[in-house]
Amino acid sequence: MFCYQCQETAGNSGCTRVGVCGKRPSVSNLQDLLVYVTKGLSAVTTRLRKEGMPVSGNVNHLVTFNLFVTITNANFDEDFITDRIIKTLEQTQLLLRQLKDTSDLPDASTWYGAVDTFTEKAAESGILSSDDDDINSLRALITYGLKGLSAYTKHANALLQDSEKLDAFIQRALADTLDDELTVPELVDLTLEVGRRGVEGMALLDKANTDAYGNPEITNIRIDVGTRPGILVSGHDLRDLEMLLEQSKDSGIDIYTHSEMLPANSYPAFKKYHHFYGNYGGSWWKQKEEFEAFHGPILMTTNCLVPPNSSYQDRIYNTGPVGYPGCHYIPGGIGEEKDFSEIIEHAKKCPPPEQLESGTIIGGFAHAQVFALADQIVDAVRSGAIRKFVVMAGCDGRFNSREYYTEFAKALPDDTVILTAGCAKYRYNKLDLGDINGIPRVLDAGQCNDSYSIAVIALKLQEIFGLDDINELPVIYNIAWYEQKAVLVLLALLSLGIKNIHLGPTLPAFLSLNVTKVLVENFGIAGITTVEEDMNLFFGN
Ligand code: FS2
Ligand code: SF4
Repeated sequence: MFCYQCQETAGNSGCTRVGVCGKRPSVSNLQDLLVYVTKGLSAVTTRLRKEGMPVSGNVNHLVTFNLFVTITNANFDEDFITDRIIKTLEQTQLLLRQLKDTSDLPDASTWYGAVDTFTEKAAESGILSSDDDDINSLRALITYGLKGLSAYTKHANALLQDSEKLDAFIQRALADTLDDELTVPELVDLTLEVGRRGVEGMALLDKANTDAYGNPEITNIRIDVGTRPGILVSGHDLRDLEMLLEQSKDSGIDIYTHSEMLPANSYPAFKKYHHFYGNYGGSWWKQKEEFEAFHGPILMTTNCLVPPNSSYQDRIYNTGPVGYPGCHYIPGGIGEEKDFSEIIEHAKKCPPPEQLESGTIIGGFAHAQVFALADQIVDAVRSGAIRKFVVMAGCDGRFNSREYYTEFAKALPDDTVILTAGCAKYRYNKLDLGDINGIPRVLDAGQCNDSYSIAVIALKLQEIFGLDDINELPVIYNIAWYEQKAVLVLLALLSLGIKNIHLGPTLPAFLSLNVTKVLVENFGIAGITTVEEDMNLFFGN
């Protein structure tokens, strides 16, 4: 196996024996093959489009779902991934027959093999496909960005919003990563295009979420527990949550969010469910202790799943792209009503959750809510009460190096406001950082995809203050990354012209020296150092 797609990759270089995430070599190799044959299918669909033939929504969804399955901490199940490879090969064979011109297609499109050949084929399908480090680096950057984009479009698709334009782009870009003719400058351009399409993908998802569930609004979210048994819902899929809330509303149980599902508490449409209790616990990597203490079943709608302890494995119910051998799986495709009766019945037999915390945390500061407060915020900036905004969006992770973000948040001057999104927030969202003239010092826009909201807010502030360049705003970007959705968010921010983003806790292992140089010279990308040095850099203290 060789995998270097996430921030926790072994030695900040690559996992080769087993994933730090718990991914076994056999699973990693099958994921490589799944990505490879998905690229092959994409080369065929791209040519079909060129020949004027339509590509069905089902094929588009197959591509994005496959990529989502291979995102860090989504799927550890060999059988699940094998099944996806078979489906993809069959689909490719079907579409090949529709092509007029089948000459010069890549091996990934024409290869077809039985299950017992998958292991051998996987060994030659890894991400390091070229002898050139920079080509490999850019192909990886593009592929990982596309994984993030696929995750976001898949969520929009679940709410019946599709974009053929985005799907066509994803497939064309996947096919381009197989093209040995593409040069480094061409791949750099494609990388930037992934970022531009990333903005469109996040906008599509934002529209899907807000059309379906309303605009998030300021909400005090309970973090204590009730007296009834509960189901804990994790991941990012709001449609799954909605179906579960509806099916469980008269069952005598409560529904709690975990990790990235926390922002669901701020959507108006979910507030009508009186058994939607609040949030339980912190970010994804704390799940072993928190799932143990929750006592009830857990629904994983997307990553991040940590390989579960046997003591609670039977309480894990996966759905969508998530898989782990020995856990329950709830099926259901786009537009289908999933049947959550088994997990609801399971919950009824469980004791209520053990209380970990008490009180509330505040959420709901997506773009519409922040725009509603625009006058107050602009006044605070004009009067000097707010000196700077600090964007601390992104991911959390299990390593101690991420204590930096807690200490950084604590050390920020009192006249700064943190704009956050994604699970990175758990490093500081329970600190008592106070407010500035009634504006909380941590404004949580939502899930990682709601980094879109932060970009929209920045663009609005640029307009209000009449600035020519978005980089003239009093905004610092100190972003934490972990998995591939954060890669997409980063590329999206770069495509909006945002410069001098600090990325940590380490820069991606898949960036070659020359690709890093391009990012530094053109966008001012930098890493992080110590809290003291970075405070000095940002504030000259
Ligand atoms: Fe956090 Fe994990 Fe949100 Fe990532 S819960 S690192 O999936 O996409 O973020
Ligand atoms: Fe390693 Fe991350 Fe890949 Fe898991 S996803 S195998 S931790 S690089």
